[in-house]
Amino acid sequence: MFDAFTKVVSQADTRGEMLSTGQIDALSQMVAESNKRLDAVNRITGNASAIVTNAARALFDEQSQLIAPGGNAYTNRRMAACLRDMEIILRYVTYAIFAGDASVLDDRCLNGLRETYLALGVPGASVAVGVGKMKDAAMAIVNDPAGVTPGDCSALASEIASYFDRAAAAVA
Ligand code: PEB
Repeated sequence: MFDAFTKVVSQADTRGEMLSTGQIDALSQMVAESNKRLDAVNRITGNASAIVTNAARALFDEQSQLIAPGGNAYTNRRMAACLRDMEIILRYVTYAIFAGDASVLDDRCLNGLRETYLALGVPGASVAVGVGKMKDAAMAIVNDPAGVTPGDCSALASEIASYFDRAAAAVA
């Protein structure tokens, strides 16, 4: 599991090289803008249960076969597993945002998830739709200008979006 710093160190070490000026500049830029990152993580974390529940509701509205008898989220046990899965994925996305690196998301959540879903008969494409809905809600919350110092968060926003996209692509 890497963060943005240990990833750069590890790559430099593999090549037996000193850190480049470009790498140091990029990381110091990340530090300089770290309040934005922490605000984003804080906002998503604080709204996690609403993000999960609303996304699940919207998914089941669109794909009602999932909750009909025979559907993969039918019965309370499977519904609970589904909500739990969405919460797990959102949690690992917040870790990746915090670390500024996708490796924690990859190593501890996404690796093998597609195969797990195949084996269980969980429709991965539907999970991906649910993740997309969590992304939309999270991006709206992150980009809400109310109550934070105004600034350009476009780079951070696209980084955040990329972690959701990565999770969706891993199971679709
Ligand atoms: C992944 N999900 C399920 C299981 C596992 C995961 C390992 C099997 C064990 C269990 O039921 O608990 N666990 C989960 C995860 C990590 C992990 C992400 C990462 C660290 O450890 N069904 C639907 C929806 C979707 C869904 C599309 C969006 O119709 C999910 C929610 N996952 C779902 C369901 C089950 C499941 C298990 C319904 C139960 C399947 C079953 O037992 O038949």
